[in-house]
Amino acid sequence: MLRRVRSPPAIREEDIAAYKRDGAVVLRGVLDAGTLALLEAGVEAAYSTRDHRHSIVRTADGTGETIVGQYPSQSSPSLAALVGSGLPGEIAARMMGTQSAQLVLDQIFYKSPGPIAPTPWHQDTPFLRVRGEQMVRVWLCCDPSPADLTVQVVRGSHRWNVVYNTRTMATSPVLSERKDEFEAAQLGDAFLPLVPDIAANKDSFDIMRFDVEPGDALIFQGNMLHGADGRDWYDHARRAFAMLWGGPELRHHRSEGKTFPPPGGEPDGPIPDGDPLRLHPASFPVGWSA
Ligand SMILES: O=C(O)CCC(=O)C(=O)O
Repeated sequence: MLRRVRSPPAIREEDIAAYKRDGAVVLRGVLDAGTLALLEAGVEAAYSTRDHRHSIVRTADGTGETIVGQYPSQSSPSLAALVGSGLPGEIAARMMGTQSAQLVLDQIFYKSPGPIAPTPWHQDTPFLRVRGEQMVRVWLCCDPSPADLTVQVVRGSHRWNVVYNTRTMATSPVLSERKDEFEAAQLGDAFLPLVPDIAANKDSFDIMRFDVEPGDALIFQGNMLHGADGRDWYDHARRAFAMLWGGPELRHHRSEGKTFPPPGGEPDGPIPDGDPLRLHPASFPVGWSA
């Protein structure tokens, strides 16, 4: 099979140092035109062929529309090609300092023009089947994304050594059409501490904000607290595709409640708690290895 020859992503040592220190960094212009075309085509395809794994989120007053879709790379050939190109996996591995990266989760966050609903502050970890340090979010946007609408992160929260609850102390600024279903189901581990109300106490947190352009990659460590502001009106869509990549030593964790299943399922039977991801490439597909 002919494989496209790809140049390694242009990542500077200072980018890696910033990622380690702050937990987040923007890599400017790391996507070439071909990858950007895959991104946009894939996000649009995932938006128009929504399946049972998507949910619609609106502002508290019922306006605005965010489509959150899970595992869109499983239905969109363009996103599958982007994930399979090795580029996002290599970026993640370079950040983690590992020899490989495995896919844990991919999602679209499609905010239509008009009123823009915020993304409530949360941590991804309690929704996941993994625990540890070796996990990286690679967040790519199809549209210029000003800092208030881009994912914002609490600087250094990757080093707090705390896994929060899926629930928060804040009153939710959004409404999900599947709210009743989500509230009825126990998500993650109920005993974990609630996420602090960051939106109401912004001065108490060191919040990092980034203007991000198509072609850039916003990278943040998987344990970071993050969210995004809304706006009364925005003339453009804010379309993003985010992957979560794990390193070989990330550990499997089964919560008492519902979590995102491994992208490849569990074809060899239930994965034991604490197993490193490297033992389960069928469940967590390898997206890049050195
Ligand atoms: O794009 C957004 O607003 C939310 C993204 C997010 O929560 C994530 O990438 O984990």
